[in-house]
Amino acid sequence: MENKLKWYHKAIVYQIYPRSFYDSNGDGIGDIQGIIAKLDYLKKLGVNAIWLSPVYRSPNDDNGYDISDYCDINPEYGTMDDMDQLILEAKKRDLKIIMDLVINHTSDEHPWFIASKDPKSKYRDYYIWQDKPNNWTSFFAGPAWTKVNDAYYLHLFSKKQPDLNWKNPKVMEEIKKILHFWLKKGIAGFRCDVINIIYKTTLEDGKKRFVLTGKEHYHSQAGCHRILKELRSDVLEQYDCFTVGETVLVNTQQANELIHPDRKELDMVFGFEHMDVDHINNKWFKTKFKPKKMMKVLNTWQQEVYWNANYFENHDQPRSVSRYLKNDEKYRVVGAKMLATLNLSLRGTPYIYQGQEIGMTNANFRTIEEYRDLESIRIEKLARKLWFPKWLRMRILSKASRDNARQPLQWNQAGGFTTGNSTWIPENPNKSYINIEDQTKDKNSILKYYQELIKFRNESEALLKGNFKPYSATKKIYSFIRESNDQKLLIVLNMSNKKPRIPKGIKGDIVVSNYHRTNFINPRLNPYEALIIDITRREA
Ligand code: TEU
Ligand code: CA
Repeated sequence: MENKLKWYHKAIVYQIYPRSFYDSNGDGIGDIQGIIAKLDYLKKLGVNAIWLSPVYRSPNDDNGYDISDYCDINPEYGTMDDMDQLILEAKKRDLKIIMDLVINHTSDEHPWFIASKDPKSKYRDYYIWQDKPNNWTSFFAGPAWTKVNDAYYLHLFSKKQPDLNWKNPKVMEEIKKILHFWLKKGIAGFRCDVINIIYKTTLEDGKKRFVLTGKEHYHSQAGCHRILKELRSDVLEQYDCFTVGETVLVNTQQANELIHPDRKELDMVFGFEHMDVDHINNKWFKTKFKPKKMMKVLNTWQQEVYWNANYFENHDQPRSVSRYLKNDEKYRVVGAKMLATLNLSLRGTPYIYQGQEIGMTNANFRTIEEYRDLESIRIEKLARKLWFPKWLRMRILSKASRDNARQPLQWNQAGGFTTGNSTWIPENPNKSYINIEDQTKDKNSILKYYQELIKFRNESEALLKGNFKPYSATKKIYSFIRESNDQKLLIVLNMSNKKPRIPKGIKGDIVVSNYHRTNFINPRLNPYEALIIDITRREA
């Protein structure tokens, strides 16, 4: 493995949610010129690649995850010229660009779908039409079928996101053209949206479930593996690029079946099991976060999966400081640094989501009107129908809504996201004390810690390519070893707000600390303390 590492194994990827990153023209919506304006900021942070959430033409039912033209840019974000300029400017700075590839579904406003409403159209079979719906349910709750004229079409997400029919070879040909189009422009890869559910083996009724009835008919099917192999051998292999799959509901075995190099499908996948430890049944019913459950999942994935894509935040997940810290006011700074240490010292390619590097928090909206995400709005309606009281509906959303991660990036005390006087989604008032400008000046800030940690990682053999060995996983402390030929590191993380004893027998040189610790005279870890200890020459 060590010798087979490619650039994307050593890279750190920064995810940009374009709508909320930086607005260059004052209309309150982030855009491509805004990204260009901030490339130097990203370069200074030390990341190597940028994953852009969708910037394609889209009616924005699901903020771009509903595409109406794969080879055009959403006018709100700019033009294709802007995009070409972004690719060029990124290249000048040695930053790679990864595009979001959404091929499970298109927008219902895509010309293919508009044409396919006519049963006689040659586009009819680009989508999945039936005379009668089956009992499948959508990821956004409710039935997965909608009626047009006398027939029903399948949509695993919103009704404005009809699923493509991957049994139709013409769909495959169309998507190959789109891949070539972007790869020829110099794109370095794709993050493949819900890629393990694109192939529907049968359309029979599913076993009745509380959520996602029908999934056994489309989840990680043989047909999906065939498609991924073909896209790779016929297109992707011709370019220096990589793919990371967003793979819902996979276990470690299914992950390996998608990414093992011998199979020639994807290069890595985003698992969800570590995101599932703080809820029952579905993400809306949050339970108390128990660090040990997370440690167990991470140990399993680290040991069993060929190569991991490590993340704790993205545009679909609540902010990690609000989610995993007992008191995100008091411990936000040390806690964010501890989570950074975890994210960047696990084995695999780390992903950082915009704002994570300054410890941005959940939204704290007070009214339902402030929410923008279609999923949140749907769930709130559903909960109202079920007579959930208002306080409970607001509480559920405040903990689990995707809008928690979608507020504008906080550039300075005034916000600094836009020069206009409104933003597409309300800003977080805590921008006054959580922002990039302040943290650039403060040498103890979360941002500075990220910069230093990234530098450390980039120079560390053990972190870049060493193996992973669990050391201990208790209720409070997570520790593991990363070891390469010439370097051995012990990572010790207090994932609690308590002061547990440092595990016995730990010696070595402290090379990273979020408390400026230099020795072990204090035998107890501080709340959310994180340490990287060089034990190359000592036995731990
Ligand atoms: O998400 C897929 C997915 O299953 C979930 O993570 C989703 O965000 C939702 O919370 C289910 O409850 C991907 C994208 O990341 C997401 O933004 C899109 O809305 C979705 O696919 C459809 O394209
Ligand atoms: Ca704008």
